[in-house]
Amino acid sequence: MNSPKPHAVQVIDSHTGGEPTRVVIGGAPDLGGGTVAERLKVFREQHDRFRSAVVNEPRGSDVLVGALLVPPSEPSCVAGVIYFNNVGPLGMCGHGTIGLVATLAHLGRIRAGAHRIETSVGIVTATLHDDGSASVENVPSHRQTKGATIEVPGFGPVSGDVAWSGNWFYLVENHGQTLALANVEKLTDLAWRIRQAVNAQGFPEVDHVELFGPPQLSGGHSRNFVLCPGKAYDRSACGTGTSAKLACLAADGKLRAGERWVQESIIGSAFTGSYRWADQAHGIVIPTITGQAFVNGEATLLLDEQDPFCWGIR
Ligand code: PYC
Repeated sequence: MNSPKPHAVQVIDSHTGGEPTRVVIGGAPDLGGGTVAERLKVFREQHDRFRSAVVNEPRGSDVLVGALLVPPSEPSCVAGVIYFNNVGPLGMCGHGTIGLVATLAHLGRIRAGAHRIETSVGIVTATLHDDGSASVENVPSHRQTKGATIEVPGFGPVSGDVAWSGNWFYLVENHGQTLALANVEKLTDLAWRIRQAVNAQGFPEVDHVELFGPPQLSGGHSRNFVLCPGKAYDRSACGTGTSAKLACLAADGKLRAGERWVQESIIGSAFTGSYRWADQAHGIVIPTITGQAFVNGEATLLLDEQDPFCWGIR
């Protein structure tokens, strides 16, 4: 019997502070022309099974973030990218952009210096440094609401800020939990219940929940636990999560423009962040986060329609 040849998809894997990124460099569906935001719509509406095939089990896991490399519509950009995870597309992804930069350098497509990248939520500028680390100047970010109090069933009232930084975050300081890996199941359960309560009580747009605690690294300013939309926690300090934190610190006058902020993750990796004002009167900042990614795999995924789990376990 002659079976059709499986469809081949070329990917490069990396991790940034422990959080994995899988960049799709070949074999992706044709999304047509237009801006990256327009092509994201086509990707979401017509190719969701491709997303699932790339990042979900049995080829991936809930933690994996995909980055589909597409030609930019903006000629000044070196690349366009659509980010996605186990449940759908993501707006921006900070650790993913650092992973993308390491991947483009690994492929010999970029050298050290500044490179503009078109995402579905705007253009970001990523600078590859000589030591292999990268800084990402994110999209304009702001705090939308300060101290939104919500009632979390089985836990009680929680107060947090709502902020945009390429994704929507609810940022909580006073949760009473220990931010340690040993406590991850409890943190996941609490953050998930917080997210459901936040969504139900007036903030349907929030898809990431960020809990903060004291730093453990020397030179660190804060440790975080970030729960992503598909219920996986971010192993890195979350680039957009750190950006959201910077927007809140700026709004509170707790961090000056240009001042460094070292944000640790729950596994002890870190991003260094700072911001500049885009529009001080309206509290809009341009955050920059710096970290390092390591390429740790080159692979060809095979999509065999005969395989009952060809399109991932969803
Ligand atoms: O680094 O921005 C980030 C991110 C978002 C989701 C996972 N990582």
